[in-house]
Amino acid sequence: MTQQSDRTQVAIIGGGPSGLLLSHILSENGIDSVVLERQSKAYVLSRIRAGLLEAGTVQLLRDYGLAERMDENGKSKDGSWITRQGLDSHFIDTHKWTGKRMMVYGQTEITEDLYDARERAGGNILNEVADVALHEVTSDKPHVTYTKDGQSYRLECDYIAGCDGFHGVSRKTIPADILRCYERAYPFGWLGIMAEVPPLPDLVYAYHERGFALASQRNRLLSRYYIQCPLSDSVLDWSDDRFWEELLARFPADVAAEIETGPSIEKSIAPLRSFVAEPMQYGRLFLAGDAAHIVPPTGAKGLNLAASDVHYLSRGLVEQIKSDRPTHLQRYSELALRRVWSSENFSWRMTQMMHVFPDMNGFDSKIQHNSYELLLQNEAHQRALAEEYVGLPFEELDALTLTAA
Ligand code: FAS
Ligand code: PHB
Repeated sequence: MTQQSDRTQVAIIGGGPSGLLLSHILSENGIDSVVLERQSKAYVLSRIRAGLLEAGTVQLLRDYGLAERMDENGKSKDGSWITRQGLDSHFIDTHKWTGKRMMVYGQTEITEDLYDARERAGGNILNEVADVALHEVTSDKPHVTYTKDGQSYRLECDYIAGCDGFHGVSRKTIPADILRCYERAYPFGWLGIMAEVPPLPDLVYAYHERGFALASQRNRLLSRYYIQCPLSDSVLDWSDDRFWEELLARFPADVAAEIETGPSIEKSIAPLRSFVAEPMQYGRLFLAGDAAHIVPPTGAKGLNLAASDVHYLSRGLVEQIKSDRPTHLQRYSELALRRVWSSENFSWRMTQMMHVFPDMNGFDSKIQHNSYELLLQNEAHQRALAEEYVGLPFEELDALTLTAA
């Protein structure tokens, strides 16, 4: 079978938020890319995942002309509520402490906006490709092979972006003696439902001795709710009635009284994991998003970290390709990992504070209780939580190191 050959400047593996956003930003800077996605467009657009955007992500989407539907249909938020059984609730007031706001706008909508933007720009997104393999990534002539509709292809490129998520092939291309992985798996999952009922005014994160719960939203007629559940559970164990009964039991009575219940239109269980792969670059391969890291959704960081990775990677690629300035690309992994670890740290702390851990002893429980009480009593803790929740700034390499490199 003959192999058809093609060429692009940047081969992007994976057409989720990371891959599509990178392709769009490169295109806006006159750089050609090809996105290789193994699923159909319909399948990618059917995924229900993140819902809360950090201020930095909102600004990035606005900067690149991707925010029209978000600004029309999204909901800007001054903060979110956090509660603990038997104690007062606390409003994480990001606007008061940081002057910034977050945005409720589903990842599904963002992916749709990205597909629309790429198709309007004549972007090259190849869906339903298979057998993607990366070759000669440490040479100055890397290439990618793949099959589509039974035909084999070879894609010559200058750089490869691994945006293919946790289960993709890109991270596995980095040799085991170079790749360092750091992981923590949690002994529970999140059972999430979507229901066409009006949501609460704001997000509410709740700790209860029965387990964690979260009230979130997609728009004024679409609610997203989660409860912590055993990893051994399946959605078949959870009728709508059982879900709502358990959810309402975990919120303070005054919050539960405001929750409108109704039939679920989607129900799924996601395991929770903290994971980081270092380095995020190897030769001319650069990892971005879930391909490089995973966070438990307690801190609403997964999608937002994908956005900051793409911000750093696209800046490095544009400077290298358009101006032959290598510094930001050479130091992409160093810069991206600083923000990754800050988000991992925050997501881990929030998960520790808000979930029932089966193996927790009396001391652990007292520390968990105190962590929440400190929030109620101490403005420094309130400010710190707000700063991390709204999203730390996208960092710059200091001028000294920039000129030194
Ligand atoms: P993605 O996994 O979204 O996209 C990777 C793409 O690569 C996919 O389309 C996949 O089909 C494709 N791919 C994989 N292997 C390939 C191959 N070999 N060849 C070609 N293509 C390949 N984050 C939050 O902030 N809040 C949440 O509530 C939240 N909930 C989540 C629930 C679930 C079940 C999951 C899995 C994640 C959740 N996340 C959440 C995190 C999620 O939003 C990710 O951070 C976000 O999707 C990251 O985007 P990508 O890096 O593009 O990875
Ligand atoms: C969501 O709406 O899916 C969501 C919001 C905030 C989180 C996690 C998930 O921390």
